Amino acid sequence: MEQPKKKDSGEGTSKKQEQLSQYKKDPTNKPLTTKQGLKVNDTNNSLKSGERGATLLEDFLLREKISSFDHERIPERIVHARGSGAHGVFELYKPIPEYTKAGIFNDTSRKTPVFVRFSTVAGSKGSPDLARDVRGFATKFYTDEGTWDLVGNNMPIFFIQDAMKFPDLIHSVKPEPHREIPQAASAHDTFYDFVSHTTETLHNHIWVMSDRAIPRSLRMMEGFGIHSFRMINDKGEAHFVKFHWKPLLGIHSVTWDEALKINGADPDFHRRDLWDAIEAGQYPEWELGLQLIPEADEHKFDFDLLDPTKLIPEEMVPVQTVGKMTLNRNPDNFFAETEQVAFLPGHIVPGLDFTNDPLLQGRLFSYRDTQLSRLGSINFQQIPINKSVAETHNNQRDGHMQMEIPKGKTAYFPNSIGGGCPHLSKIAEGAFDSYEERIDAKKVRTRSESFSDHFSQPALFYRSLAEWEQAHVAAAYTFELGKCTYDSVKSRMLWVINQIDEKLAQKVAEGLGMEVPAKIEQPINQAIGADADVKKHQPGKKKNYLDKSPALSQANTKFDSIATRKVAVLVADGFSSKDYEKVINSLEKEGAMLMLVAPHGGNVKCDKGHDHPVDAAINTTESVLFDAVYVPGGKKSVEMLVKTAKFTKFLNEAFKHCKAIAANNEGEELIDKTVIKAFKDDKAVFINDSADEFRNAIAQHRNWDRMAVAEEVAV
Ligand code: HDE
Repeated sequence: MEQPKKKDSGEGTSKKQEQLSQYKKDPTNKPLTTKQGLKVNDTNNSLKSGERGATLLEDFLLREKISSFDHERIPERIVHARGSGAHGVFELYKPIPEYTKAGIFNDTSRKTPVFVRFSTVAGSKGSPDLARDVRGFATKFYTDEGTWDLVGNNMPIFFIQDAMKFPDLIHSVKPEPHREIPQAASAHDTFYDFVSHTTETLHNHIWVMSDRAIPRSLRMMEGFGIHSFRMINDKGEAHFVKFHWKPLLGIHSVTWDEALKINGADPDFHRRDLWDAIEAGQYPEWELGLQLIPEADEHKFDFDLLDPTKLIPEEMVPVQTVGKMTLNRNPDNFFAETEQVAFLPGHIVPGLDFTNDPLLQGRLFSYRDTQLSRLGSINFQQIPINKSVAETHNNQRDGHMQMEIPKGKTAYFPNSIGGGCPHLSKIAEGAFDSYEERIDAKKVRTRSESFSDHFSQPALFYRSLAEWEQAHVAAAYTFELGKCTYDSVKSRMLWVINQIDEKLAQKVAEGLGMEVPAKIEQPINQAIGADADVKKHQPGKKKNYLDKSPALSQANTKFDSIATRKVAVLVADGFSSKDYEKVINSLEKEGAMLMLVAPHGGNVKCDKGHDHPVDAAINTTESVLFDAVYVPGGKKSVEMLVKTAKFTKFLNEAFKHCKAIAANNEGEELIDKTVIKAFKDDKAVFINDSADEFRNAIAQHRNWDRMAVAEEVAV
């Protein structure tokens, strides 16, 4: 397949890339050495007393090699262990000095280097990419004023309201402790035991039941900072701000049946997809959007801005687009960069500040703490990927793996021996100052009553979805609860879902073969202290302050591009080069990736006798790895395809997953061997139609109108 021309990767063009290049090592034409620089003559045999003799303790070459190997692993992240990263750049469209004095939001000539790490939450480092889960979306901005980390997710809300509940949440979703099952899956008793008792989780939970939890690509999902943060201008005035990343390719997902199959066919599906797109020069892009609320409007909403289980509907506060992020460079080394990168919500820059969101407050402690056990030293910010591009000088000293050599006699402040250096800076010179928020309160261990509306926003989300999206949510609840074994847990969940939407609860109950209970025995929300007034903290009746928020539905995303869409072209020797070229010309010029899938590897010959390299032999691939399928004509080719059952399965499965399918001339004979034969008038099936129509259907991502018949296809 011809690759689109590679754009400039930006290597060496940013301060961060220049800084990183000092640490890079290239072994080309270099001798193998020990860690102390000794040239090595034999790395295959240990030192022995005699040819068949015992190995000698003296063998420092063996000891160094094995010992280094023994310590290769560091503890995986307790959450977000599985991740993929990329370098890129952030560019500002328009300065916003009225909101913030942050340099990154005031200078449109800056190209701020970034490193982004995407992740799943619950699974281990080697777990499959298509788990039903929240995706982490963490961005490190290497700004001139210091590093800013926006450590967000692909969903705009979180499960819990107070950091104190985080270990409970994570322990409930992680594999059950007695037998370490299930891996990277929320569909088990302990998670639903927790969720059904902790109704603040419902909003994030219903997002996880939606297609947002099974993205088609990391490049096709939104990102959110979740918490309300603050932006501060140079007059010291503050606005609340919510951060949004909007993917230029739109928000698209796979179906659950596909997700399950992708996890077997290519567990690295998302990681590979991100890598391949960047290598092909098709750089993923997101626009940064802001929802800004003047400090004075803090209490104007039907929910609390400090409650991280609530979003601000875009229809109530529009998202202003202020800049664009482009990921244009793959890491050189997974461990050195993607594994060792350390994000801290506490990494902010002047012009930005925190709020009292009790979840955010706890995060400000957790991330530094976790790096100490994960990376092993207070010097983790000196690791190249974490190193600030702004110069750093302070009196913090020593510790494991100190990489710098701080000069001078003094390591304290104030000092006169060191000339008072490193010296303090004035705020006008760019020093950080915290927003002066007035706090005058009693010290209490409790939850604000303004956080107790747990049902309104899950209901708003569900109401805002298209019918096909709602059907996916119902199927997801049914699947997840179907995997639970405690009837008490399932029944409590049905009661809880019933508070969101009665028809939804009914549908799930039917799937489980259970009844929706009219009431439950215990109070549901136990996420408060034993002495608290339990009644006071029960979730309130759901409100309806907005009937629908169209921005929440993937049916209203972008459908204009086919860039990076993978199209399988099913061929054998003798396929029609005329058919093939017509389609390839029309799709590849828009950045789609056509891949030849043939009965065998190597080459296939077209009807003109030319060799074409096969991208995948049919026994090594599956239709779930593609977005669309095309069968060109060619008598000999199609005769061969018809004989191989896997090609029929391939097409049936693509049809089941509502994908665009096209065939020309004899290609129709293969279609006639599949279920598609009965659905040739389907709006995403094209027999001898124009390549443009096929293109438009691929841009539509899926034909969800096909869903009802597609579900009946047994593959
Ligand atoms: Fe995290 N989270 N988190 N989290 N989180 C971590 O930090 C934590 C929360 C998020 O690619 C850990 O370096 C607490 C919300 C991402 O390296 C840990 C609480 C959001 C990543 C941690 C939260 C996130 C993490 C594990 C509740 C979205 C991956 C490794 C108070 C706004 C970053 C690490 C990467 C990682 C703690 C809640 C996003 C243990 C205590 C809310 C994207 O420190």
